[in-house]
Amino acid sequence: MTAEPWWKSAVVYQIYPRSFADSNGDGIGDLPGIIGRLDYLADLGVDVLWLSPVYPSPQDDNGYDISDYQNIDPVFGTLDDFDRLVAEAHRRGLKIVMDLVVNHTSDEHPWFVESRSGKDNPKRDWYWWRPPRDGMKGGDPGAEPTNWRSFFSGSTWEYDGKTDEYYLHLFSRRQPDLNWENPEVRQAVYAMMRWWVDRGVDGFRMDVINMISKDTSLPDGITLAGQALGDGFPYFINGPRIHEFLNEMNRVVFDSPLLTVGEMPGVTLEQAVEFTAPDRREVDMVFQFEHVGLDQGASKWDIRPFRLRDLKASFGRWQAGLADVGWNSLYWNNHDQPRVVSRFGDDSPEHRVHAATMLGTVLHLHRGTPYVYQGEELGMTNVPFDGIEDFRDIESLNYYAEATAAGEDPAAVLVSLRKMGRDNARTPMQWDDSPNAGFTTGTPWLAVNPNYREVNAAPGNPVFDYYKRLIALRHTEPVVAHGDFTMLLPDDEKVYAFTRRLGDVELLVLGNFSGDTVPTGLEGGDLVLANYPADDVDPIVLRPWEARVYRSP
Ligand code: TEU
Ligand code: CA
Repeated sequence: MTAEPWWKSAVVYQIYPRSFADSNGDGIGDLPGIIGRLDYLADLGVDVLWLSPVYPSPQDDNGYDISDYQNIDPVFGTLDDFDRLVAEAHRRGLKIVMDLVVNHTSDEHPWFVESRSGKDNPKRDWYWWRPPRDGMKGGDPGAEPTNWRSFFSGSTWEYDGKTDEYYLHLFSRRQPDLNWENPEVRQAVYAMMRWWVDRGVDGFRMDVINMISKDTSLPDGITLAGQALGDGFPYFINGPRIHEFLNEMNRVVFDSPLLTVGEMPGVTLEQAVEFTAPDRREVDMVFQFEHVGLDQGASKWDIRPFRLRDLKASFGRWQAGLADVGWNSLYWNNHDQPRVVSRFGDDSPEHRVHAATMLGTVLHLHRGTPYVYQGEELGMTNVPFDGIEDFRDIESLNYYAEATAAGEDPAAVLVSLRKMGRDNARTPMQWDDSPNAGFTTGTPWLAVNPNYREVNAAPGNPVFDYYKRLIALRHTEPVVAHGDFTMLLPDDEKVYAFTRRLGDVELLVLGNFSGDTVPTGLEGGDLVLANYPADDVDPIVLRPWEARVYRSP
């Protein structure tokens, strides 16, 4: 048997730097702030820190719009600070994974500034420039080269009067898409990646990487009744050359044992098998989106009730599909998703701690590499945003403007934003019960969640203490990383149950996704982890939001 890759037994912790720890009182988290909290992260026991983007950026999309790939934004610090962070992290056995955002750049990146300067510029073809639709005047409604809808509302095309052409932007108009068809673009990206690897980073989280290959004929997408804009997904998700590009990147850039995870909205299980099969040399694992779409309808703002059976069916299928070839990533939360304890659990004072720890248990005990998003280990919750003025995220602000202009009831739009908006995850880390939760001595860029006096990282947080034990279990019991997976009770509406097996060792994992007391009929072995006191366990009944892990023999 060949040695298993290190990242199979690792737990990754995602840091959203602007909301993690502010060292200089300007209200924005920074690299020295992270360095100051490394002992906290080492104590939690995670193995890898993934940093959301810290590169120079106009911050139109909080750093996912990069204007210089080989530097650090002054708001976050300097390259010296970064080198210090890598050294201090490595000294504690923590690895550093960078966010790689190469589907698009900022409109202020010198490549794009050159590209837009004229049709003859050598970098013109580094982006997607197209003339207005045949016979139409540039800038007129409907003259866009395709009818695609942007992730951040409106068209994916921005008209540039200077050259009478449009450029493509799947996200904000300040995030023009790079043209990966051009080999110079690809080589420039690979060289930049090498530069970070040589600086000591241990891997990459690749932003919307399954969108870098487009159908170059750029067809219109299907429109729903009454809508002007169409769905371009079939033409830019998993495009014709995606596997070729990722394999090329892998061969050119990766020669040490890194962790690579591709963020892939809309990826299917069948595609994920191809992306993560080791012998194809593309990426180690992908972030898929099936489970975070289960409470959404036609759009993410169309919120539907969540049913546990759907979650089990989805996770169960991914576990089976990647059992022999490839690998799963496991996540509830990141900077784009609402807080899981509010979403699939119960954030009331009565149940929050049990719900948060049960959710962590169920997730981490699946086969795959788990990701913890900052504050998840504290049981941080969604935010009671008052009005639209409390939001900062471009996605939420654009959607609110578009929906209310189209006549939707602002109060109804706010209901969706409060439930699904990305700012729920982006409020500052709650370190203690001092003003602004100990995040900053100044005014935070986004207000802290008012519950910071109860929910924070001061010693004694039961969710934190539980996460430590949960993470430690992966490091002491090989079955957690390497065992196989069998789903039990697929139709039960309240109980999540499964086993893991490696050789003679079996784990039985039970989670109650409800505030009721429920019989399961399942028990077996020694209780190795539980979120209720272990001394008064009724073997076959789960209490509200209870989690148990049994080991046998
Ligand atoms: O997100 C990609 C993505 O498609 C969604 O998760 C997105 O957050 C949005 O909610 C769709 O409705 C990645 C980053 O994680 C996100 O923060 C960036 O805004 C986006 O790419 C563009 O770089
Ligand atoms: Ca700061």
